This record gives sequence, structure tokens and C-alpha cells, in this order.
Amino acid sequence: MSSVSSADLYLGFDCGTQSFSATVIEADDEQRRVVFSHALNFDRELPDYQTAAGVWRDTDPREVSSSPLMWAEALDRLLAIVAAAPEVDVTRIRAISGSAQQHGSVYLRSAWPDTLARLTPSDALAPQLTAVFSRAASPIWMDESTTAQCRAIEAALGGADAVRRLTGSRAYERFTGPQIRRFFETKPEAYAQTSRIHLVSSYLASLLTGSDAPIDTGDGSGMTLVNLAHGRWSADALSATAPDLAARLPTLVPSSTAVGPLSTYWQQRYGFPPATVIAWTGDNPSSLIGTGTVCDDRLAVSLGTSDTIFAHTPDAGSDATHTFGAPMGGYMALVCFRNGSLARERVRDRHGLDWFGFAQALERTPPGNDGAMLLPWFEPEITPHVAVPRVHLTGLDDRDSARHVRAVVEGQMMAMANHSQAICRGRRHIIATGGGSANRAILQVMADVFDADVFTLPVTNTACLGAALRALHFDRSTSSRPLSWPDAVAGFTDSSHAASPIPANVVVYRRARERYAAFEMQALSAAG
Ligand code: XUL
Repeated sequence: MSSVSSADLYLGFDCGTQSFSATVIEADDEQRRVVFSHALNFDRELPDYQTAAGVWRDTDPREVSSSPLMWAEALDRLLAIVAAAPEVDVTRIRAISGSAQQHGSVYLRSAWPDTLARLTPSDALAPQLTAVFSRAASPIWMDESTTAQCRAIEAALGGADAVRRLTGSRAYERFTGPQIRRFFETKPEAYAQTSRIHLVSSYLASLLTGSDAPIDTGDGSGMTLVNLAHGRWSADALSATAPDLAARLPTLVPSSTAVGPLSTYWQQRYGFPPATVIAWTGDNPSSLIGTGTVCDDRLAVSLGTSDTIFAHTPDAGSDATHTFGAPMGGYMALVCFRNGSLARERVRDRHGLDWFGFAQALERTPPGNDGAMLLPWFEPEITPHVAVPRVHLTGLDDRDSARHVRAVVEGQMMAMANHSQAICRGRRHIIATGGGSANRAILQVMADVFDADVFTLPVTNTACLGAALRALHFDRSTSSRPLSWPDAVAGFTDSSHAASPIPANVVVYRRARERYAAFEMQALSAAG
């Protein structure tokens, strides 16, 4: 079906852990709609890179990485798909932005800027980039190998609390600064050959503009390198991390910054116009926009590869685990759980179910699971920190599939609610997003555990939608018809009520949450 409209189009990307997506939206004064969306799954559609769930795992289970070359190839393929889509008249695309999994880093040699500037449009992107990496594998957010570097950085900066006040989070294993420090310590020659270190987001923005793109303050605040209150690289944090780091980092800019026009490589390769590329950001900051969480009274829960809970907050001093810059200004408070969809899938697969059977199992079992519980640490966990994975069970018989299903979902929701009290305070309106939010039975557990109303959106990849909305907002801000953020997201993020808390269940979970916290404490202290 080809479109007859002449409204402006905006293109958003999201490079997630397991897939790379594109969304095109149409917006003018009359209409607002998603015109096109497509996702490329890394394992299935780029099998040459041999990823499993989008990642490479080392023999050391703490090390998790992925391929920057694969991300480039996926970007090239997606642009080809968008250009060929009958629904999209690419000449109407005015602005483009994107988001990517947070914290992952890309290490580039001095040939990087020249290579970018001289790409041959008739040739595919990835083969032209093979020589630019000083590190073929990019460490990603699932990497847990930098505990020693976290402690060293915290010691150099006056302790964990001082790091939190300065950067918005204490040093975490997955954060980019500790990752850079470990690279410098373990591979000093490769570090010496690195002249630029990008985040996944700024690396991909660079590939679009054919020039070295900046890092935005939203994604930058996941690096342990940014003075959050000032929105600048912190000289102290940089020197606590690795030598001559300032020269290796791109500039740091507010999220709503134009990076440049789409390069001639893409214009000639697929017929795109010189649309403005807006700085890319992290998937969570982008989801803040794509869920319409632009007012302070709501919170969002994203059920994706990682489960995250986040909200907009006007000041940097939130007492949540992480405070990042928010793309619309101000800040966002966030807590991240590594055992998200992969843990739900493990239970589903171990008990031979599909998602329908999983939902039925939840519906067949009582809230509170008659006291049966599970700590869902199938993989090392970020919140609370669990270095060696182990699933702890109480009151569960291995053959009882339905109770296992309920236990994993209740465990995830109770952990989330217990560890995000600073974010939940005063907020009883949850926007649920991510693949897991399609499951109504999970949303009922969420409503009951949080004692909050849960809403869903027509689009589940809210990071990708957020990127397209950021492109729209920027474009209009430079015109005579600027849009406020609530007006920019309106029509795309209108939510539907999905679940209300059931008072009797709320009482059950109030008690269960206390038991869960005690169970968690006991498991953590037994692990030492
Ligand atoms: C957030 C985090 C994850 C990744 C996943 O701090 O580590 O949510 O952004 O893509």
C-alpha cells in the first residue's frame, strides 16, 4: 500500500541486545501514525557472526561482548529495507535519530575518521570497516568482569558515594569507564592503538553521518565518566579510569543536538535525502520519550532482555540506583535487572511451554503462589549484585510447571518493586513496555505487586519509537512551529488501561514482598 500523504517522515532506530529495529513515523498537524517498522534479529538474520541471543560469551562467564561489525551490517541492511518499503517515501524523511543498548563500547583506530569519510556507496558498509577496530569484540551491558576496576575507580574518587554524587551511579561492572580501565590494564598495546572510544549509540550515529558523532548526556551518564550536574566529562573520573582518555572520547552534547546530515554514502547508496541526524542516545533514555513518560507522575517498566524501571525526575539528586540525563532535559531515575526476558524464556522452555501456555500457567495459580518463591538469578544479576548465578527455590517442586512460571514472574516483580522504592514513591501509574508487556497475566501481577494501575501502548519497542519522536521534536524545534514534549509524543503514546490492582492480592503481595526480601538477604549472605 503506497502512501498518498505528503506529511513529514521521521526515522528512528534501536540497536538492542538481540535485534536492530527501525520505525518510521509520519507527523503533521492532521495526522500522526507509525508508517513502518521492522526488526532484524541478530542470531537468525546475521548468522555469520555466531551470536547467541545477540551476544558472544567468553570461557570466563563474566565476559560478554558483541560485534561492532555486525551492528554496522545490520544498520546497512535496515536502511536498504526502509528504502525499499512501499509505505515509505524516503525523500520525505526530514530527520533521523536512534538509540542503542547502553554502556557497550566500540574501540577504533586512527583510520576511523578517514574510513568514514571515504566510504564507497556501491559497496556494503561492513567490509569497508574491517580494519578500523582496535578491539573486534565490544564489551556490552551484560559484562560482569570489572569488579576490581570498579573498586579502584571508586577508591581514586573518594568512595562509592562520591562517585554516585558525581556521576549519578556508583561504579558498576557494565559501565563504560570500568570497562575502559580493564581494557587498558589487560591490553595496553591495543589501548595504545585506540584513538577513539564510542558508545554503541554514538558509533552508529557516526556511521550515519560519515563523521565522528558526539555522545549525548543521556547515554554518557552510563559511563562513570560524566559530571552529571554539569553535563561535562569529569576530568577526575577520566584520570581515575585510564591515561589520555580525554583525547580518545568524542564530545559530550545535550541529547537534542544535530550531528550533521545523513552522509552522501547513504544518499547515493539508497536514495535517502540529506536528512538531519540527531544525536543517538541509550535505549532507556529513548524509551522515556517513547513511553510518553514525559511528566513526573508516571513510571515506566520495560520488560525486555533486561527489565528496567524508570521515571523522569527534575533533579540530579534522586536516590535511585542510577540517575541518567533525560533526553528532554532534567534526569531519569532507573534500576536495571539483568534477569529479564531470558529468565522468563528459560522457565518457559524448561517446562516445555509457549507464551500462551506460560500465560495460562499464571492464570491457573494463586497470587502469592501458596508461599512458593524463586530468586530468578539464572544469569549473574545487576540488582541486587549477584556475581555467581544460582536460582534459589523455596516450596517449589520441579515438576510443577505452573508454579515455576508464577514464581519467576512474581520474583521479578517483587525484586523490582523492593529495589525501586525511591522511584515508585508517589507514583501509581505504570506504563508497561517491552516484549513481555504483551502478556496480560504478567501485567496483573505487576499491578498487584506495585499496587498501581498498569497501562500499555500500541507500540512495544518504545526505544525505537522514542528515537523517531526525538527526531520529530528536534525538527520542529528548529521551525516556526516548535512542539513541547507532551505535544511531540501525543498521538503516538496514548496508553490503554491494562490492569488495576486487586485489593486482596495487594495484601498478599505486601506480605510476600517482605518474605522475598528476607529470602534474598539470606541467599546473598550465604553467597558471602
Ligand atoms: C541499563 C542497562 C540495560 C541496557 C539494555 O543500565 O544496562 O537496560 O541498556 O539494553
